[in-house]
Amino acid sequence: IILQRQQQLTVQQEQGFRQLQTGLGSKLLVIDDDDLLRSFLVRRLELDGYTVHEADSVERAKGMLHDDVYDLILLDLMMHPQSGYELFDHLKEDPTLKWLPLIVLSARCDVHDKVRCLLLGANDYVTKPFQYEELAARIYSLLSRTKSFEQLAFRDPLTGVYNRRYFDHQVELELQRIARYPVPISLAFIDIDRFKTINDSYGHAIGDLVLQGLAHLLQQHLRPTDILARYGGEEFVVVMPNTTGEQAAQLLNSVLQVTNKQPVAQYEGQSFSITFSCGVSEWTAGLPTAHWIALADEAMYRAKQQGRNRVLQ
Ligand code: GH3
Ligand code: MG
Ligand code: MG
Ligand code: MG
Repeated sequence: IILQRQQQLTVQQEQGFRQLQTGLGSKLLVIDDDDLLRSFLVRRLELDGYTVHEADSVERAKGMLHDDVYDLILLDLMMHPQSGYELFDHLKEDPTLKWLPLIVLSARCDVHDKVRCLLLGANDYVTKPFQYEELAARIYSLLSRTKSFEQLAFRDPLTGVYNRRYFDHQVELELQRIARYPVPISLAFIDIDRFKTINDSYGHAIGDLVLQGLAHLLQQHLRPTDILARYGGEEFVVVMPNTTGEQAAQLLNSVLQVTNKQPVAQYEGQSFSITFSCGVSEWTAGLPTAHWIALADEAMYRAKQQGRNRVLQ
């Protein structure tokens, strides 16, 4: 029995190790002014399957957090000219960054620093010098918690893209963010053309494959900061920060061209093609969210009336 237990443990440890090595497909930001430690961490984490970006100052990190989406931050406290503490204020003020998982890496082992960081929003505090394996396990633990929670609460199970609940919540946050950093932001409303005939001709299961195929195609054309969500049955919606209405329409048009040239799904040697109709709307100052969505929806409806298979603004 003891031997069996030991064998089981080994299998579990091996599985854990393999999972650790996949990096969960996550993107990490390492912020530390110590060049040597930073490059060691980046290389080591990359070997474990993470995508890792690095910043040597709080100022640089702020810019990167604005331009890209990260799953977790590793933050050094003692840096110049701004200390790691200054990043906490920045994160707290930005609604889209407020809940980003963060682990402090610090040579300060004073209990006051630990308490202060945890109260400011850090999820964990690791003192230097540390064993890489321990840090890796803490990163993995924090990410898998966040990910499984996110999967349950915010993702559409069929397509894996965000659900409407997440979308509604996130749109508000993006608009709050724009009040602080004014940039154009656009919304696209996408509805598959004559989707009912796909279901009627080939069955619901093929319809589901088509939905997955379109979600995948859309995702491939979007930036990490864009938010793609399944809004209803065969309706998708995309929020594109830093994008004008013209640019958004152009992007969706190029996705539409792809659907006109190649099938979105294949099953047992058979190919399934679709087109969609899309409405785009650029946000203007003071426009309430519901009205903004309605404008994109109306443009989509006009696209349907004008013959489908088009993008209108
Ligand atoms: P239109 O070009 O006017 O949009 O025509 P349509 O047939 O796409 O529009 P309609 O709204 O009449 O039909 C949408 C269909 O989408 C009806 C419903 O059966 C199907 N649908 C909704 N959700 C799902 C799903 O999760 N899986 C599948 N396979 N079909 C779905
Ligand atoms: Mg330092
Ligand atoms: Mg519809
Ligand atoms: Mg439709």
